[in-house]
Amino acid sequence: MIVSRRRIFQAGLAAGAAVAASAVGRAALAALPEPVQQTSAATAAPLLPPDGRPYRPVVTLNGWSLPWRMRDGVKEFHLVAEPVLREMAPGFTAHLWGYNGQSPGPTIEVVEGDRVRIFVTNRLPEHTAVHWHGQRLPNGMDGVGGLTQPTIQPGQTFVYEFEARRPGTFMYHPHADEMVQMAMGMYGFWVTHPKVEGRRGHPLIETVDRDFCFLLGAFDIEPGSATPRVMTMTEFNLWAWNSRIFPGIDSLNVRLGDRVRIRVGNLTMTNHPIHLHGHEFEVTGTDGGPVPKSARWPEVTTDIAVGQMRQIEFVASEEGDWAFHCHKSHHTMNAMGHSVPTLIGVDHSSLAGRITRLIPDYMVMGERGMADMAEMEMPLPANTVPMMTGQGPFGSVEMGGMFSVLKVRRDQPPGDYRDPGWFRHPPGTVARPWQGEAPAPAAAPTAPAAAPARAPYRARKPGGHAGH
Ligand SMILES: [Cu+2]
Repeated sequence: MIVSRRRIFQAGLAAGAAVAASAVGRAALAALPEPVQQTSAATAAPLLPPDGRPYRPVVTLNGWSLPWRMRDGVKEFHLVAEPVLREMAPGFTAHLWGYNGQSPGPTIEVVEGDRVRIFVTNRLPEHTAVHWHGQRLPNGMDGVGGLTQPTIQPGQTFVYEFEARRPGTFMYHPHADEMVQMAMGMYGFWVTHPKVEGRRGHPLIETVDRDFCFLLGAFDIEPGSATPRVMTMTEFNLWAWNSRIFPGIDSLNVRLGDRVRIRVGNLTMTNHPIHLHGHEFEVTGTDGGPVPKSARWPEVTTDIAVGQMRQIEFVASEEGDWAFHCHKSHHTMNAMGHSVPTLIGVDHSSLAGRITRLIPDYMVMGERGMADMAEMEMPLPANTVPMMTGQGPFGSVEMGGMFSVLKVRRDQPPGDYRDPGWFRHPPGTVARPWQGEAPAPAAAPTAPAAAPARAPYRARKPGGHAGH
């Protein structure tokens, strides 16, 4: 039973968001740690460990880390699987399933060698089980419903217990009615910090100044509705980071010269080439553990396959607002973008007139590309977001879905994750319109003498994006 008592359990939030916690009545669940619930989709400040072995906490993009209770040297966490309301972007709230009030669930942070006990209470209308992806643990703690344990029935609480044997970045997700429960947003991150930090450090895990993490997610939510279609296998229309879509994804704010780590897990049903502007990075870890130094190479894009985690690292040595996004262009769009035919170059002025007689306010899209979609004030159904949007300092960014900005600032205080606003470019360093005369195009010397006359170009792509 959730009682109305609320308390603030964490002070000094960088993002300025208050974390509200509601507690289970002690009488009802005497032996269980209070399940802490998060109601905000803002990025919470790093959760500094109040006890146990020290570590440098991560920052979960538009998310938070789960507080624990230390009991007889064991870290006890309480996850509650339940329906949640997730604001995916301002003006758009989805009805998802998640843990402790949010999708994704809270990040769980422990230290290598920690003894961990996780209580999982099921408040869903169907059974579930939690699999601890990538962990070394006793087989019976692996969380595969039917194979290693009976499923957790609605109303039941199960307990998992194991030692966090190796440091790294892991995930947790249901292993019962998996397609439905993951399509509804059930998953979370797990970070096991290395035991040896400080002067000597772990040989393959560097101490970093900023440490971010987020999970890639995909949803199929019809514009104007709020609940994902759960039988969708490939035709998802919303591409999310931590169940947020641009412009709802917070920027990654760092100080010039910071060593930055970003951990990205993929629990969608397709791969995502994650691309960073302005810097090169190395993949320093996978869910299999830290990558040996001799096996690292520089990249600006890393492809993250289904069920993989990739941990990238770089020194933020270039000031500015750097785009950071999935390189599949339809993954940086929101819903509505999928079933529109290509109309570039097609003159449909007469057609539009005829349709308007039948359908008032009919609008033909796309004869000059799709950029108009980001700017026009087209009426949208309630509870949805434009396909491509987001205001930058120079106009619309024309993005959606899996897109954010790495903000590198000289004057960002150490450890401060607050948004510094848009970059102020030094004078003369922004691309600008050419003011001189445009030269006449010169014919290439090898051009054929006379090209055969042909009909004007008409492009029309049949169907949508099948099979991505
Ligand atoms: Cu993608």
